[in-house]
Amino acid sequence: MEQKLSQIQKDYLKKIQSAPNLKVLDEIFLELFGKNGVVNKLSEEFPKVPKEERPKVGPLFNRIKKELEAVIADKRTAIREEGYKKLETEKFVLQPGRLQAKRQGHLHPVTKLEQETIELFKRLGFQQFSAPHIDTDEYNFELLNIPKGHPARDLWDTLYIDYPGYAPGKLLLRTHTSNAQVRSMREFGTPLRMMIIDRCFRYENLDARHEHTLEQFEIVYVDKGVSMANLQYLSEYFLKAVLGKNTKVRMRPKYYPFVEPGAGVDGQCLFCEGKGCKVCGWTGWLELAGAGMIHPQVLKNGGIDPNEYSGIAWGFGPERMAMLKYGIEDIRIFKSGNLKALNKIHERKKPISPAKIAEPEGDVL
Ligand code: FA5
Repeated sequence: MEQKLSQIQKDYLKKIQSAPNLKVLDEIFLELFGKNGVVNKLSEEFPKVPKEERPKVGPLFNRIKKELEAVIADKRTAIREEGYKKLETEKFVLQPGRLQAKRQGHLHPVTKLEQETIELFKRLGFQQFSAPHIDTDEYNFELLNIPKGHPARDLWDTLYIDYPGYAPGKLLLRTHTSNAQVRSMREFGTPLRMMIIDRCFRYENLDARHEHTLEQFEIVYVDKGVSMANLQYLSEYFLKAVLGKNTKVRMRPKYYPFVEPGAGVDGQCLFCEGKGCKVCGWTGWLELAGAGMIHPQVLKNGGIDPNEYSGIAWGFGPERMAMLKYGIEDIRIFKSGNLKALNKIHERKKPISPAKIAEPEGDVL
């Protein structure tokens, strides 16, 4: 054993001294001290060493081990210092950097669609409005004919927030942009052409069409003589502008407590061309908006006399529209942060082109 130790010491001191660079030195270090290295292997042989030799071999082993470790550390420092010296004396010729294509950012496809939507409705005289994301139960539910215990609250369940000054259950993350309806009526009165585009939150079962954090676009139009015909016109005007002239749009009766009558506005599913697929839930249609004539009680809540004025409200999901527009089968891609996927959508660039759709003739609203 003693002989073996001295041989290892002799061989490795030589190897270490002649190591030309850090890479070779690291290899030597592993050869010696790695899991299956010489030192470990040797220590496994200890039990075989005769008892009388052990008091001598043990300390010798430790001394040689320490010596080799120290020599490696010194050699590492020496190689580094030599490298620094070389750097100081060597002359470098700097090459011009390679010209790389500039990486350009771009707006999120849903943001683009929203901006284009705002432009479309500005042309019809709608004014942009904003309402709080964290709102009271009153504006999100009560003033929209959804009192406590109303079944519609289950559909629009959300997160409630405890905050000093508010009773439990009073503050919530708004579930729809309809929280802007009564607010805008109270702020601007009549006649009113208001639009809001913003984020909403829901306690939702997530799937290809449902997100827990979603965008909504909503308009409120109140004036004398406003009717469902205006709603039909606006739906077609908008959906054809976004999705193309040949888009099939349908309106069907749908219940919302704050409108009467209420309607669901659907676009024909572009994925299956109306035949039915998993994206549209096998119906052939994708629900894009909820709408209707504003309920007289909601007008009253907004300080408007329903005997004199009538109004329409209409709220759709920009993400659902973007799914149809860009051919996206799963809504979750939009907020996934998956840049590769978002860049691909961006490359499909299909901007809304108001110029290509018929200008409204006269004041159609
Ligand atoms: C509402 O939110 C009503 N406030 C809309 C409304 C406004 C009705 C004015 C009447 C008058 P609804 O829950 O159906 O209704 O949602 C409206 C649209 O938002 C849907 O058609 C859909 O396009 C979109 N949407 C709803 N839930 C989600 C979701 N979880 N993920 C993505 N988009 C959604």
